[in-house]
Amino acid sequence: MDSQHYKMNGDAFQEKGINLTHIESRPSRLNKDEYEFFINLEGKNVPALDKIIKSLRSDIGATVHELSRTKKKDTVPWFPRSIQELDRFANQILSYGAELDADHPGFKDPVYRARRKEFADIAYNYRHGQPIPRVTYTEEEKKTWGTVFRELKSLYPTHACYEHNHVFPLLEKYCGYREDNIPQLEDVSNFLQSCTGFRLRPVAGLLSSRDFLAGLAFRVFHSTQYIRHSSKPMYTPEPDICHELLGHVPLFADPSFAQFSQEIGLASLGAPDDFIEKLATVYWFTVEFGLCKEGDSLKAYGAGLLSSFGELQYCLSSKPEIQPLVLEKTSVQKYPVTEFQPIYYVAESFKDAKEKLRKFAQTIPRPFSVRYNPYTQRIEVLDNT
Ligand code: HBI
Ligand code: NLE
Ligand code: FE
Repeated sequence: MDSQHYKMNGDAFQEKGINLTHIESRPSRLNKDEYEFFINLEGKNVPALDKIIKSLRSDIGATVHELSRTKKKDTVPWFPRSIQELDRFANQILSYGAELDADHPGFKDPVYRARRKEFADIAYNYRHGQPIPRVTYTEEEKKTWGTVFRELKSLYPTHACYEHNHVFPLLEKYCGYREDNIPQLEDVSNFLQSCTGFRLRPVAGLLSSRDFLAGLAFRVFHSTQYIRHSSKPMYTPEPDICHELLGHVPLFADPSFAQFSQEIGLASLGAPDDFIEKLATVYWFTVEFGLCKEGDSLKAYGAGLLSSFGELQYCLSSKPEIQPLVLEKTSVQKYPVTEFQPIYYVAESFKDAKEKLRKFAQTIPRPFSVRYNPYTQRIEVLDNT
């Protein structure tokens, strides 16, 4: 749509009881003389909304795609059907990568803030199929990585699960995992593709649970590329490159774990909001903070544990509460996001977790089922009616 010929006016919506809650624009990829607008609206006046959309189409010849109408009852929320459609999530960051909250350790550090904006721009401009831009990390960033890498590496043999320890030497051999080097997402993504078909795509910050989980259905993991602030190397509530590369990546190279992760993603597609919340909670207590049994002992496989020197020791101490993974219970457990977890759930094995998840997914009220076709990289929707 051409911005010069159409003045987007929030009042026009407001009068009809429709709130314009978010608007942003970017140059169109298809026609460089045009712009694309993302507009979020809230309101109950469906006929008025239909009229506005109709007039956008007829009066100014705009192409209008409706992404979803979640508020309308019995409508299935929009979800990506092809891997290219994950490009639509790029601009939908919850807590902005560049605009840090006031209590963030990097808030008063202008150099860190400027740097975060550079990383956010890489992610905003990224499109499926492109190589992930390589980054030259600063000396300070490399020092932070070095500290995290060294401390964690000394704990892995005793604290990390078998799969993590099995893959780690390969990442050192093929992907530049070293104390004095921050590996490049592109190299790691290629390595993962050769192991399990999982790939990385850069993301500016936190996505909604719905968007983030949908990526997993395509074996796509949204990965941050910036590093935590140098003042707090041992624990950060936000994902950062240490968390993605040291916590998540080794596990995504394991076929059984990869399948479990994709299964969460598939279960999330088109699911109602309350179910998304449950799946996000299951993700939290497995992929992020899961413990597993190995013989008589407990080990960590959750990425949030494997990337935090502080919490990795704490989670296997006698302090936290430990419970077996039972999805009906685990999926409704409340949890803090900015401190160590008071409770962890133990999986018998990834295979067992996957079977539990499949059973759980069958309780989702969805009028269709989905499967992923890896040849076309599309979701096939099978009508259940
Ligand atoms: N977004 N970029 C990003 N990284 C995550 O790890 C992440 C996310 N959004 C939601 C989320 N994790 C989880 O808390 C679950 O809601 C899935
Ligand atoms: N607390 C983790 C760490 O310090 O690496 C990050 C968790 C992200 C969910
Ligand atoms: Fe994570």
